[in-house]
Amino acid sequence: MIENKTLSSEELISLEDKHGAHNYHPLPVVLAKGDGVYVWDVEGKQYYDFLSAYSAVNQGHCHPAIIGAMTRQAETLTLTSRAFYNDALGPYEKFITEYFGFDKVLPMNTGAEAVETAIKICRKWAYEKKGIPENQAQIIVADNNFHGRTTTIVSFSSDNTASTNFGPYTPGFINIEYDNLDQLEEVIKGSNVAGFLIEPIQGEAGVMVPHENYIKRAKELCEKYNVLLLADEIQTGIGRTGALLRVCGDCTCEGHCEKQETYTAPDVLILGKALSGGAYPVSAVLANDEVMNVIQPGTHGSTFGGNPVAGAVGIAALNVIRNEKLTQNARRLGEIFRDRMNKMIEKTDLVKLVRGKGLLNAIVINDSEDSSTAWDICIKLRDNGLLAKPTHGNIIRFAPPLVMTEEQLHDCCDIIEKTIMKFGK
Ligand code: IF1
Repeated sequence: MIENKTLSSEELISLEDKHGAHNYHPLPVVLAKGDGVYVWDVEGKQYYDFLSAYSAVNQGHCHPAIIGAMTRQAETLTLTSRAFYNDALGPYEKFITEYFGFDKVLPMNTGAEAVETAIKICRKWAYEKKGIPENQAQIIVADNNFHGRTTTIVSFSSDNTASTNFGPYTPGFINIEYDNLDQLEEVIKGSNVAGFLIEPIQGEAGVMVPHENYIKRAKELCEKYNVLLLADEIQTGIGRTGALLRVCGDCTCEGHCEKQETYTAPDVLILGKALSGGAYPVSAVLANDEVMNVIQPGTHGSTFGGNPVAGAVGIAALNVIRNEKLTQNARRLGEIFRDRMNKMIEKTDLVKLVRGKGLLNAIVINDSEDSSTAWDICIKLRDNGLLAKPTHGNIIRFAPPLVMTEEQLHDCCDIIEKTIMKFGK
């Protein structure tokens, strides 16, 4: 028996190295505890978490309301499968559909599964409602997208590391440039186009924020050509960008409001990550009846999707967002963060720019994409008590839990500024 508490960080890293598949290259820090915006390593050192498990832990680590709901449900009933009804699913489905303003939800577990589900719904709709000839449906996707890791999803990834040697690839996808409406209009006219799958801000690509109204105009094109808009809000949704969803534009109400003129309704909304506050894998696909009703018994499902624990956790996690006004907090703190970073950028050549919305931000380091500078800065940030992860070599993503206070944020900006100003000296 391995007694975890007696092992050092170094020993735990070597265990993973020896016994785990090498599909990750983690920052060398071994975490043992989390609470709110903080995590602690096995030696007891405290850090600010500036990744939030890739925006899953928006509500903060181990939020008592979420953990309470989860443990109560876990002690009562965990899994029935969908062969039977369970008493947590219906209330959750009513809650989440009202929360986001759709007729129906299809519950799944991981983000990639939810994206797969959206693709399946879109294709079935194309054949049964739009009248596209069998096996001809095409879905438009953007270059530099990140939608997950399944064989179909990596088929349309432009990241070679994600796709190389995983072929043969699933056909039926057309890649266009992100944030390019002319290209979208050119291809969306095709009679076999069924959907447009898009991240309203591209996370993995380095927090690429499109021009204002990009999604709104894209939706107009979708409507014009009878094509479904599939919004992947797995990373951008649920308060992260200072709006409940990024398709809400800059509206900061704490629930769904169709009246807001900034809102663009996707035909299919894809959620994951923060839907559980990081406590449990919970994902969901939402759509109105005319689209969702193409799904009939036997056409799709999952052993764990819609399980009682997921339902209880989902309601609790969404209530935390609303009750604690985390969307508004993300928006306010995001402005302070970018302001502080811009002031820092005036004083150093090491950082080129900061971009983002709400608390989904990135700084671009003034070095080549294949340099190790961003990684080295993240190591120094770790030493100074703040955890962040580089993406694409020269970009560092900053995405703390949304429960952060203004005072804590300033403390974090001090750490980042101190680390950057001292770097290489
Ligand atoms: C990893 C990135 C973030 C996502 C969007 C679907 C999924 C994701 C927009 C799939 C997942 C994660 C997965 C994570 C790295 C990460 C990530 F750097 F790759 F881009 F968050 F920034 N759509 N994103 O961002 O969801 O199946 O993972 O639940 O380790 O691969 P999943």
